Amino acid sequence: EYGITRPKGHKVSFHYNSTVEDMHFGKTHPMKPWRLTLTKHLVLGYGLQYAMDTYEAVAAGIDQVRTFHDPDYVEFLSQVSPQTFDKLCQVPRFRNHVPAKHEGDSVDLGPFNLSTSPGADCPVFDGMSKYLFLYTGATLAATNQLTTNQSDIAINWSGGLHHAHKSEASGFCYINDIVLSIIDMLRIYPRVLYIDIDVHHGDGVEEAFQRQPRVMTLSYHRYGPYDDTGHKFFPGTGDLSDVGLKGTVGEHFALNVPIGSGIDDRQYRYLFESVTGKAIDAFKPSAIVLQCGADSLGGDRLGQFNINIKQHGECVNFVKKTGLPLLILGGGGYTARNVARAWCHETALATNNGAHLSDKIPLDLVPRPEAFMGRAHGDGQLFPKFQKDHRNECVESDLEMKVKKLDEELKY
Ligand code: V1S
Ligand code: CA
Ligand code: ZN
Repeated sequence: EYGITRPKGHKVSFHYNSTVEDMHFGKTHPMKPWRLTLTKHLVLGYGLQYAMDTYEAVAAGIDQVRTFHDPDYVEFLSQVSPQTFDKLCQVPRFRNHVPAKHEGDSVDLGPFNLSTSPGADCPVFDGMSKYLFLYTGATLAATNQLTTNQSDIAINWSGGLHHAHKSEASGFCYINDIVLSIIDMLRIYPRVLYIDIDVHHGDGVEEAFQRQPRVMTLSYHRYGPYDDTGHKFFPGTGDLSDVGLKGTVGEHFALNVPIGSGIDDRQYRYLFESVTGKAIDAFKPSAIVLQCGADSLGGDRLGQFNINIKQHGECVNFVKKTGLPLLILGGGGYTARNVARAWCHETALATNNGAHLSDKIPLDLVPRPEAFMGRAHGDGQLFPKFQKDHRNECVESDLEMKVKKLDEELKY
């Protein structure tokens, strides 16, 4: 009825474990795994499971996570819960990892930037250990599908947690599943291109490969002063001049596209297609990892862009057209109903030869139709038009200057 077919010679796998949906970061915390429940409802409602292979993810192993992360950090993550946190904090080798207190810190931070205080970016919550190793397991299974030539495109919407560092959680991210995936890919592929359309800078991935010429990282993100108090938009890195670690062979293999608030579809498309196209031509990747954080959509609770769902999806289409092995991951996204819309649409783009789904959500086949109904929730449409709720600070000449600068950088 919705035109779902399995395209010949084009295999897509979808990796997921519903256990991640039960997690609660805390009452006021913006990260809501419920968005993954809504995504699943739409994917199944549109019948996309018939157009791809679906796999139930299993937890990653401790040794797999250690290929990037510090062994003490991995051990802490594998044992931590609200019940064990205080006791683990007393262990001397974990105590060494407590970050220094900064002026203005609103919450008490424990080892590895983790905290049980309400309002922390990286809280310790019930079931956390299970959650972390499951989203990572899903990304690693998806990666394995690609590296063993069993899929052309593999998807894990519960992954894409780009801020996690070697021995520190950051910005709602604990295990950097992206870095682990790219490390696996490098065993097979000569060069991997990482593209990040989350509204935040993909700092953890960039940092991990800053000395590595076989990985090019390319992040599009909001950058600049955040509010009247002059606070920078999180994480505050990713300037245009940041191109990888100077003086190492990794220099010139990181690209950053800092963007002002309120960018619209046309401007974003210009930036994305110009820079990504030039990066692909120059770097000639053998595989691509695309982090599809949906907080770059208009109407996001944390984001500041005015991008619509179709343009977000156009980024996936553009990358898909290269025909290279492609890992598609989630990331941020804080207005749950729109995250679900975007990721369902992008699942369809990956599976369905780029055909668009009907704008009318099959509400009779969706368990929580009210999440998508009513004026405030997008009137049952898959592609509601978002209000332009952020003043557009982006000026054409400035966007052109950025494209030109990045083009010059790619000539090295
Ligand atoms: N923006 C933002 C924001 N909001 C919060 C937050 C709000 C309520 C809570 F109960 C807990 C946290 N934290 C932030 C940001 C982190 C954004 C992470 C984005 C992650 C991703 O989408 O890229 C990938 C999944 N943190 C900050 O701005 C840091 C602080 C500077 C302010 C907030 N406090 C809690 C810590 C310090
Ligand atoms: Ca980004
Ligand atoms: Zn984000």
